[in-house]
Amino acid sequence: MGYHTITVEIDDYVALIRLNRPDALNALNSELLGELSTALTEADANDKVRCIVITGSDKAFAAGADIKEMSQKSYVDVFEEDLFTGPTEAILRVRKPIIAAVAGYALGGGAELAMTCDFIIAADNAKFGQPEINLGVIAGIGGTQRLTRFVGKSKAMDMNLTGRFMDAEEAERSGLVSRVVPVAKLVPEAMSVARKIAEKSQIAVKAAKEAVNRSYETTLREGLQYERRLFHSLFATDDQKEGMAAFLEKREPQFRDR
Ligand code: CO8
Repeated sequence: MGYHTITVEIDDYVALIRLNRPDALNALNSELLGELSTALTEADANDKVRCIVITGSDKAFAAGADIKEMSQKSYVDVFEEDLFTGPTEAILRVRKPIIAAVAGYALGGGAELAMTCDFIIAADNAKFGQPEINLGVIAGIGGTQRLTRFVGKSKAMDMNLTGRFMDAEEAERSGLVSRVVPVAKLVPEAMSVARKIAEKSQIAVKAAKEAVNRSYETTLREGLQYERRLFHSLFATDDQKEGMAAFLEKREPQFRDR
């Protein structure tokens, strides 16, 4: 399918989705969010894709929701169209892992999009922020909720109340991102991490993603029980037999996702 505001390349079981509105620093307008939702849904259904990377440009992952598009909307408009709910739900429905590869600005909805992915790899020039406070609004898809769980109340409050940006070094120190790499190496590194994930048993990968995400939604006791049951269930797969046999036979496993 032809897209206007994103590009999609599939290579070696990894779908690379690039946000592509350079003139607006990849601001998230409804066309881009619609195309992103479609691309993610298609990648999730495509047997040639096992892991997804979302990235932007060296200057901006995304500088937020499109302020031009939002500025004239009324309360009734955004309530009736349930602004941003559809795309957010589309991302959360994806069962394959999604890595956000963030260079430059990840602000407002851009930071929230990155945090909705499964984990974030940052370039050394990345800047995260929730500057909505400067526009007379607040974060709308997780900037007060997910950010607080990533970095704790103090930093989340600081960022949401002042609108200050967090650089890559602070983001890694605070647990917002899993690793930081030089900007020129960002996409190759994210693709290499994605390929590593693509080599695993995809049943175990999906189970791991579900289990980690469950920790956000439930109590520790319930989460541990959920994890244990998923762990038990993986003993019904051929890949568990293969993975453990390969270890004992000192060879690489040949997973068949069964
Ligand atoms: N929306 C629309 N256009 C934008 C946005 C944006 N968020 N950010 C940048 N642009 C445009 C600018 O208007 C400019 O366009 P033009 O050349 O036509 O004037 C172009 O991108 C380049 O921007 P700048 O000239 O400002 O570039 P600078 O390098 O000087 O500054 C900054 C870069 C600091 C990133 C600056 O552009 C900026 O502050 N942008 C706005 C950041 C912001 O406030 N983001 C929050 C938006 S609100 C939001 O995200 C609500 C989230 C709710 C949920 C969203 C779910 C998806």
